[in-house]
Amino acid sequence: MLDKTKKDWWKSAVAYQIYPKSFQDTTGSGTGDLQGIIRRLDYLKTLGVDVLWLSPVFASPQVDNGYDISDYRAIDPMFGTLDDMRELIAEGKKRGIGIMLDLVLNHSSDQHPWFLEAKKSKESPYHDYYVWRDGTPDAPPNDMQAAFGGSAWEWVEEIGQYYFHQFAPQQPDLNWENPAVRREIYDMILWWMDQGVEGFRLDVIDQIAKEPDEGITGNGPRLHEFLRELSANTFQKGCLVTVGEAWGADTERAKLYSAPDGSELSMVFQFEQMVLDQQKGKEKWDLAPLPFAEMKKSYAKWQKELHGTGWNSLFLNNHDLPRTVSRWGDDKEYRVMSAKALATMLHGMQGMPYVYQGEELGMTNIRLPIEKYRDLETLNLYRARKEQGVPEEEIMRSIYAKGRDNARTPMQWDDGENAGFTTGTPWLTVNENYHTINAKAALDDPDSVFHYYQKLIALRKQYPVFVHGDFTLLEAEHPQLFVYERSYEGDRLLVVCNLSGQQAAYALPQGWEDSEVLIANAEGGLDGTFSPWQAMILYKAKV
Ligand code: TEU
Repeated sequence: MLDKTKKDWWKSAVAYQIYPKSFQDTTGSGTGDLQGIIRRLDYLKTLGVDVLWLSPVFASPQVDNGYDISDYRAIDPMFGTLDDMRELIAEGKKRGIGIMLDLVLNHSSDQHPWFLEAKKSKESPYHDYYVWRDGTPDAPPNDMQAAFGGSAWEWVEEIGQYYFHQFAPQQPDLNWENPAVRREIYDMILWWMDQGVEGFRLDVIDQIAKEPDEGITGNGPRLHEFLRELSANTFQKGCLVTVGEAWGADTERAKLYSAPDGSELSMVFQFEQMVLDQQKGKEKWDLAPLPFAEMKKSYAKWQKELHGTGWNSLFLNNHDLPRTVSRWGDDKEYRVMSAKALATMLHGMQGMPYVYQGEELGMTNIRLPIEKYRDLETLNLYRARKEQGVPEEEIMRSIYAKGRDNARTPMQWDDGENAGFTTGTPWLTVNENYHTINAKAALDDPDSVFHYYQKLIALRKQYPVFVHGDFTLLEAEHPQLFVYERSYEGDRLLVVCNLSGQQAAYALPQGWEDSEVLIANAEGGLDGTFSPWQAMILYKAKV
């Protein structure tokens, strides 16, 4: 177990993201719950993870599956009670697993008591908790668009003003310029720290310092000032791991966020690689092939730039992204091989790896008729593109490739009814491939994706070079192979991944032929031929 009294214990940790709604139901309601997570803690312990990031479980009308919080100190009854949360924290601690809560601090639900008061009158002390502008019903302050479509301004007739919402109208943005808002947030975080949580993920944190009159939402001028104040008043009072979601982060900004002095956060999620397979300047739905060399160079840049100056987060999946094995791997013939190859590519790097539920099983995307989708982003997109006259097939192709429900289908535990997720009716369709892709089968199979992840996670704990080593990209232009070296105090790793469905010829660099194979997803390779999706990590100890 990691020594969590050390400030930077998380540098050798591995996190696992749970989407609670889809993880494990214990009541037959069709949605997952906290008791379900407790039931599966031993499974997670077997995998070897140290931190559990839970997507929001706070009280919420669930317009955006909990990313619209109506009470930051209460658990939504759908998931259980505060006592269940306390039990989860305690049971996690027994197993060396800390709980990381997902705080949505950029906006609240429109059902939050603050907002209900705020919209009653301009004189309410809560009015200034949100972002308001004057206007007339037919003329919003400007033409800023919400991330989920439509204007970012919503008219409130009663007080004759517009409020600003970056996401759905039911997610009004909080006004961080108001010190009273900031104080409320600090008190709430301190309260959760008292409950024993070990970390926080901060939703869209790069959006909090907005200047909507200037059209600025991300990376506003006061962003890092706010973060330093937040951190000094809360996180720095304990030994926490914190990660901010920052779509707008480049490496320079990431160095501020994740400065080694701990003045802001431990790290951020950046998305530079995740937007490569879309047409430049367009939306994620506007598909384009992954530019492989560009992807490698982008990872290499982040690895190099943040080495010694910040910290990376490493992820290929989350609740907003499609399943990587379907996206960048091969979810058919080479599903197991490609899932392992992509994992090797990522887990060999420096930073904190995040495994998203089901990734360790090689779970795949899903294709559903439109009426079966539940995600508001997907449904809004469908409606909007229909109105624009985009052909049905093209819209569905985008949704199959990038829709958020790909990641949100229920966790596949076994080959029983509803994959062992629920005895009721699942809130979102279970992927029919659960008969073969499920945790029980994976645990029984020594060659499963699960056991491969288990080994990758264990290697990080065993060899300091995984945690501390520097990074050198090799074969930058090779169209199939992702190859890099890590090195730390004379210890070296060579990571070679064939990320293609074709054989690749590759002679190992001199001196590596007789090295130790720490992990590999197939035999061979050392003779210069890599089979489709073959990957391995080689090790050489200091001489
Ligand atoms: O996502 C941030 C965000 O910018 C999303 O709009 C993201 O771009 C989109 O999901 C990609 O398809 C966070 C949460 O992760 C997401 O689940 C929430 O819906 C969103 O914030 C609003 O809170």
